[in-house]
Amino acid sequence: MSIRTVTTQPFSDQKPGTSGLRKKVPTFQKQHYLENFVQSIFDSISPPSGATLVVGGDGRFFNREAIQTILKMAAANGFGQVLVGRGGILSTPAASCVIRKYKTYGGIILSASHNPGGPDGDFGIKYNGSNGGPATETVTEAIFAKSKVITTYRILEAADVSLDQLGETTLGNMKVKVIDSVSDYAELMESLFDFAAIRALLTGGFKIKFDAMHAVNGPYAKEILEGRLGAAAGSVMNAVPLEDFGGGHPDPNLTYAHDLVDIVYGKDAPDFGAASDGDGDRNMILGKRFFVTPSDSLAVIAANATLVRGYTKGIAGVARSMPTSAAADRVAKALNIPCYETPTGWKFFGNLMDAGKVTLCGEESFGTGSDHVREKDGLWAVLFWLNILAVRKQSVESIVREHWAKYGRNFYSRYDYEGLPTEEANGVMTHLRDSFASLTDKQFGKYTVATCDDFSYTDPVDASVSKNQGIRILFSDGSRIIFRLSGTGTEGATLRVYLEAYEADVARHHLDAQDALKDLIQIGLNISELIVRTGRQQPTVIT
Ligand code: VG1
Ligand code: CO
Repeated sequence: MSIRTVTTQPFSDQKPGTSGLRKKVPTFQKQHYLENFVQSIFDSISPPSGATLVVGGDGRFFNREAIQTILKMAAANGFGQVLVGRGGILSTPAASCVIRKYKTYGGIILSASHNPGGPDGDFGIKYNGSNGGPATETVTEAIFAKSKVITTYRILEAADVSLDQLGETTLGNMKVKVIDSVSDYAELMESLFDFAAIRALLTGGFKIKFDAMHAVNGPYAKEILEGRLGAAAGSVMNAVPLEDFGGGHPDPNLTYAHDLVDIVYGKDAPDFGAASDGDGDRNMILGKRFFVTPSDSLAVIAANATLVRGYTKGIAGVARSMPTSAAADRVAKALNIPCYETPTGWKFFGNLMDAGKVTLCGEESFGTGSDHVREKDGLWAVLFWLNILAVRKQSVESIVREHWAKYGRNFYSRYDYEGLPTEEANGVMTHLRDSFASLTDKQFGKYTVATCDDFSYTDPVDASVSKNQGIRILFSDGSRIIFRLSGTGTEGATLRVYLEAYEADVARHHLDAQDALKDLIQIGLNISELIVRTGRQQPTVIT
């Protein structure tokens, strides 16, 4: 077996987005494309000789092929050992768990998360550091810089390694250890939650349905919910991971998790419903005919954390991404703990968690997590809710309604306009920036604009600054409209409009969010000139 140094040419488009590099599968299949990016990672992180790397992915099309390439390149770049999930499978939170538990140098996660998969679908790759979290912007920028000047990469000439049996093999001088994809993660969950109490709930007539959406969490949910916690057989649906997610869009929201939504809003609905995404880091929480917004979920989890075993000592602080509603801020205030507002993307939470400043983090995009790992964690959120339900013995709906009665309700919605021509999307953003001065102090019905800005974040730990993280139109009563361009799409541009209005009056808490936000939505469309500029009458998805 010999190490080959291959001459290559740089690609100009390997800039990592919100969560790693995401492109269409055919792009990743281009000669040298994956190899260039992997070598750029290795060159940027300079692993000491003999270092251990974790590799795993969500099992989508091209996962296995990519892993074989990465293993051979790791061997040629001086790694001593790679831990890889059986069949190449590791959910994103499980990969984070394994990196931390075995104190490895870092890990490579293969996923395009909630984006569709298959030969014409999406693929993605990202690097996570030794804390188990996504590389910081400093590292992703170094990787991008490297990718623009790369001239060679190193790869071991060797046969493929079998990934389907647990155990050790060697690749050149490197050990390849195939590990169980689920067990380390399941063990961590058992240490955080009261499995006996949840088991009593689930075997005592409380019915649940978990939609794994034919994505990576199927085996995790089966083992934990049905296996260890005694949920009735069949409680986990769409449990077999498929390379193309069964042709679906593995995004756990009311639109794409329609199989589950039909059940939870149908006759004989279960008491609790949940879903997770392609790589298992997102979650949607439902009660019987009741949807919990991700922003509310974070707030409820924070308010009830001390009921849950792993968090009885209380939480150090909370962090939420800027577009996420301020529901969690109200809980933090009541608990007298700090609440941080970060740019979109989990990579911004890592420093806060490492420094012990926050315990819980969340994003409006169906992401919730804690410092047990350094990624958002779909199944963790489900177990957190089940643990709260086991202790409080109330329905999901009554817990949320009581929460609103105590803290007020932050009505919230997000409108996504997908696949826009980039110039049109940029045009909307530029127009908004140009309107800041004329919008300030302007009145729209009951709403008055207090300030407008482009969100900028200074990391409280390392003082790094991230600019242009979304346009904020902030109203005097705390309502907000945010405009932001997605950093995970692979086709054209996706423009997201986030809407939030606070309502203290309990008599109005029953309102549908779309009704409560009606005026704000209109204001947002008017000031952005979105319809005229893009020709889109309706958003692609509303969450
Ligand atoms: C989206 C979400 C963001 C999330 C990111 C990764 O990013 O809005 O909150 O962190 O996806 O989630 P963007 O740039 O498209 O808005 V996942 O589940 O892809 O790892
Ligand atoms: Co995801």
